[in-house]
Amino acid sequence: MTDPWYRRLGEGLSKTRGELRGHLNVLLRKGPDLDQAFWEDLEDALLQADMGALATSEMVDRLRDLAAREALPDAEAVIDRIQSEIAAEVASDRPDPFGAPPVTVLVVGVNGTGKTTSVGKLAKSLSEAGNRVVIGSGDTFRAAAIEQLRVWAERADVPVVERPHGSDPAAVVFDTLEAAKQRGADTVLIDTAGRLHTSADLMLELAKVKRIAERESPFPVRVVLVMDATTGQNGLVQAREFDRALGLDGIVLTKLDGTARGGIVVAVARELGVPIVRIGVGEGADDLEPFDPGAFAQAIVGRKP
Ligand SMILES: Nc1nc2c(ncn2[C@@H]2O[C@H](COP(=O)(O)OP(=O)(O)O)[C@@H](O)[C@H]2O)c(=O)[nH]1
Ligand SMILES: [Mg+2]
Repeated sequence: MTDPWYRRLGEGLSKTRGELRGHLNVLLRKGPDLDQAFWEDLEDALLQADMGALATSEMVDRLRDLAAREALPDAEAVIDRIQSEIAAEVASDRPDPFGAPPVTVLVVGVNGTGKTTSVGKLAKSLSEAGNRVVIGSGDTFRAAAIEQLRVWAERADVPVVERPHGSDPAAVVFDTLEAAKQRGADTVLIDTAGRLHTSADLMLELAKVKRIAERESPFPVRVVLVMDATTGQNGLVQAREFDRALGLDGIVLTKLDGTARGGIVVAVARELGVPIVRIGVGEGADDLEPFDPGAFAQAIVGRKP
């Protein structure tokens, strides 16, 4: 029996909620006054959760504005409001690349962020939802990656297309799309390498992989970045580089269970403008959750909806 997703979400984000609630409770205990110290402490609490300088200062400015107009009379009201502010900040009106098959999705990101694991989890959940999934083992750079993806494919009960270690990843993409056409698949997920000799080599190779996918895929091609939430602002810098080189359509943010700095979701949404489409809250096959802005905000702030 698996837990409902909101319980897993709540548990996965408990470190962030613990920290943030702790800070906000301290603020509340200091009293209802909205003085300079209150706003500074609030800013610190949001920054420590890794919401980023831009999103934090904008949010605090908005709250101060509301308070000045007497829409938020005291500390309690301000803190209550943070949850809906966060929900609004992390929402995106761009579509979920997994939301409308048929689609071919290239899954990219730096080594160790959780690409292969996320491809496995996505293959399982999408195939359980009724998609006809084929996955491609495009990380031919690391020998272990092929074996690792094979294990996930078995677990998800979906076909995987691979070539030997060292093969051209563009050839894997070609083969995977051939297999998808033959099998009448509607969802193609392609794992890719996260490290080459240099980052410039990696971007060149991924751009080539994308070109081949666009040439061969009968479906729209989307690029989804897997980003490790524990790498914080550093991860944001990498994300910008991938976005510039490839154009990102979505972000899977992994390892939110391992960090108290889950506010990085807010920084990513604000600073990249790329929709967060899934979040990873554990290593298990079911620990990849749909991203629901309201549920996320509630899970980290811990107030009632
Ligand atoms: N705690 C936790 N670990 C994760 C999550 N996603 C991936 N991992 C772990 O991160 C490590 C690297 O994952 P992997 O998929 O091999 O990364 P890749 O190099 O990007 O393909 C593995 O030990 C995974 O189990 C997550 O959401 N939470
Ligand atoms: Mg991998």
